[in-house]
Amino acid sequence: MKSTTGNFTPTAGWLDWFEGPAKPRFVLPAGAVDAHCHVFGPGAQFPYAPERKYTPCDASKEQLFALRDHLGFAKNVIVQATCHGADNSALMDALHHSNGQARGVVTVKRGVTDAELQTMHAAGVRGVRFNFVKRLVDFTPKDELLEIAQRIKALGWHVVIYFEAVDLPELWDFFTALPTQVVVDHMGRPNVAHPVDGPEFSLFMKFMQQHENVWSKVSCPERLSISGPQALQGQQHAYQDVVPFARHVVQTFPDRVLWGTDWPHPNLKDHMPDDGLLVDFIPHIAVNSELQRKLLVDNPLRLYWPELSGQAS
Ligand code: 0GY
Repeated sequence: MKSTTGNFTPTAGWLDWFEGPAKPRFVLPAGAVDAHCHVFGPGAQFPYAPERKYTPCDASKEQLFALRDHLGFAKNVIVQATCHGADNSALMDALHHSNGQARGVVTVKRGVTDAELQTMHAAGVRGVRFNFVKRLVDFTPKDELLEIAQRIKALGWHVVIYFEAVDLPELWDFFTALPTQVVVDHMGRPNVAHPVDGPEFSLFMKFMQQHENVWSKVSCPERLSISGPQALQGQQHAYQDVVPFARHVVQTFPDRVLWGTDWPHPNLKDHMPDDGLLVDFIPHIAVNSELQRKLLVDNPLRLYWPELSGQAS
């Protein structure tokens, strides 16, 4: 059951996540990883950040793990969301209770100690997230972020970046100076009303082409789509307008792509996706079993469970 207890006012303008998702028709390959999802609260136990830009609905680790099992995933990568700021307690608690089946991406500030980073590493953290989406965060100086990147590089972690496509030109020099692997959330949020071979998305493709340390999550069709969840005339599936973008990235960079549900889908105001149907979107963007295995198993294991990479899981 959902809970709305905690230190916050009721959700304003954000839909609750979808209960009772369908069983996907697409059968995920064995060992598949949901490489982008969140835990929120519960707020009574893990209060939301005072500086947050939205207040989510509680979405607990138990609910996340139940969804994992229902959809057929083996593992989760839990990503710190801005509503918890740099307090990673809910994420750390989820990692501790995951029986080794979850790894994490945290948000930290310059003041984080080496001992804290070591504790996070032992719990399964393998990355930090830098967020540049202006509606979600206040500005953090680039020198602070670069300093953090240098420190986490020593742990073998990577940097996850979240930004809007229009901001890529301005952020290019900073991104290309990062000394680690760099994972882009949601293909850098292209405007899917623009052509896939237009200047905006071509710049993103060039970013990946020129920098072999850059990976992309081909996630969040529900967030990027303008056509929406209805199957368009003559088409069999939802989010049709996102397909050419995600498919292009998967086919061009098959060894540097990841996929995640983004459960519980913060900040969606028009519709809340059925996570089962989101899984059914995958074969439209990774069109054969080899691409699917790379996207869902090989690539996330290489990044988050390198000790298992190459083994049957
Ligand atoms: C996502 C997307 C969003 C939110 C966050 O950290 C966050 O608050 O990432 C968004 O609003 O686009 O990946 O969860």
